[in-house]
Amino acid sequence: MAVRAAVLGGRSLGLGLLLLLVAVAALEVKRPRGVSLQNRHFYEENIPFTCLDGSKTIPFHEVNDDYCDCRDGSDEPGTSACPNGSYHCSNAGHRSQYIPSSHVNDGICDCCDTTDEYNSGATCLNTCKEQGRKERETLQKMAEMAKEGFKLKQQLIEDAKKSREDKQLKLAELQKEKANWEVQVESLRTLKEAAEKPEQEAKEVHKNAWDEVQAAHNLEKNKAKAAETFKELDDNEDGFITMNEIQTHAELDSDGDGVVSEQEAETLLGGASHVDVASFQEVVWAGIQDKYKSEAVTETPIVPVVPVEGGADSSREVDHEDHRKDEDEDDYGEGQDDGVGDDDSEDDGEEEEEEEEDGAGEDYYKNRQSYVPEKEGTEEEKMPAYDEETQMLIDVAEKARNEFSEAEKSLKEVESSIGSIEKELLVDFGPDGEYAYMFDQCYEMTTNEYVYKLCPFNKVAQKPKQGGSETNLGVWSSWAGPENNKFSMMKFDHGTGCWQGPNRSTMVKLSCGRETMVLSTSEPSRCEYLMEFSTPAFCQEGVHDDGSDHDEL
Ligand code: MAN
Repeated sequence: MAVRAAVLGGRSLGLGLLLLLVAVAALEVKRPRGVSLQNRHFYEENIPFTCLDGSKTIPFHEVNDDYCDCRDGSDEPGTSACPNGSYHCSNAGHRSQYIPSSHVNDGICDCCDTTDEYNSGATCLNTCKEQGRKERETLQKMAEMAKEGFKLKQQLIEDAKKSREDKQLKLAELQKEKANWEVQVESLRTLKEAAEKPEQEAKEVHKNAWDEVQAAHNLEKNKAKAAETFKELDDNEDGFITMNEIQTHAELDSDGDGVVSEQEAETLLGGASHVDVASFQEVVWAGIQDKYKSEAVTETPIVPVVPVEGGADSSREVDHEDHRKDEDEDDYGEGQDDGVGDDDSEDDGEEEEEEEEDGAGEDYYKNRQSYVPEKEGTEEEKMPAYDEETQMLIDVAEKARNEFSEAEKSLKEVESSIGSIEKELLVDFGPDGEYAYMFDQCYEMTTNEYVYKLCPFNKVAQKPKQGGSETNLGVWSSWAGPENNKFSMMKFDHGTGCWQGPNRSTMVKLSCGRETMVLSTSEPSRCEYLMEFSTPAFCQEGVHDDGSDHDEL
């Protein structure tokens, strides 16, 4: 029931009583049930009432007559007659509030002053004083916390200022260091290049000499091979290779018919009918060396053999044996030569290999064809060590290279330190730098499933408690509070992609607190996270203002 206090005047009343009543009237202002103090002037007793939306005017006695006249429900502030109306409870001792008209007399106590249930029979207890006391206590605590937090914030601001100055000094120092290193790097580059030039030249001389040795060696070997081949081809051992003798080697066929014709043989012999060993080496060998197959390995020839007059087959068989013998003798001779005071290291290597070959015994003959190239491809290709002078130039150049790359490394390190300080100095740490202390820090919170990690100005991550890899919930984007309170929200985005969804992102809502900590985490919609985060940096000076209407009775 609305509180009504008649303002009574009367000569019979004493002045004291009059004053008391005036005082009460100031507190308990007469107005229809469910009307707020603010709106009471719309409801003047005995004056026709105009709906608050201006749509209709009705006699005053129709206000709160349990019949809805106004479209906006304003004629029934204290009944449940209008579906869209609202009821105001004063809640003396606590915070006044509006409830929907439908809650009036519905049997449920909504207002702490019980006034919404004036005609339902529901037994409501007035809890306003108790609630008000509790709320005041809470507000008191919050105010104390805000005060303490604000004090801490002043320290944070001081520290941030100091640290910013230190960083600027450090930056200036690093810039100087960088300039020094740049000079160093350039002079060491010059030294390096100066040392590398003679090194390169000496190495080239050495390499060229080695190439020459190798070329000469290869030439020798090729000549020996040509001589050996001459012997093989010279079936009748008359010191000439004839067309017939060439024709016994079907692999030398040039037109692909599998047979070396007389014409082809003549061409191979350089137009002559026969050649001696000198012409063979000069004219013939170059033309056949790629195709020629040594008889020494074709124990059971598969290729068709052109019959040679006078039972060439049997004589070739003998020759073959002879050749093996010759080759063996050659190898022996070579070994002998090497053994006699030849101080060429490369030859020494060869000698070692020869010994190995000797050790191979019977297999050496059987596998001769595959064995030879293997021998050619190994030891002989190794370049001998550099001479002392060249090695010295290499060592000097190597030292210069190391010094140069060390200096270059130091320059890169200094540049990277400069980069990170510059990056930090560019971050917006709040109006007075109060959020700077969080840079490089991470704050964790564990829920049933995950460990959440908030690293302000860097990233947010989520890691399953039972193990597994970390999921990026967003990297630092910007401050994202409303225009008048920009530093109340942090935004992190471009996190790990969500399956069939957006990239993960996180909003962090800041609140004032003594400690810097994550208060809660949630995922309001899939892969979009919300964190509540307390920090003294968010505390404001002055009393906590919650906008409530405490003075109304
Ligand atoms: C993971 C977590 C969850 C997220 C799902 C989406 O399980 O990152 O937070 O909702 O992936 O698939």
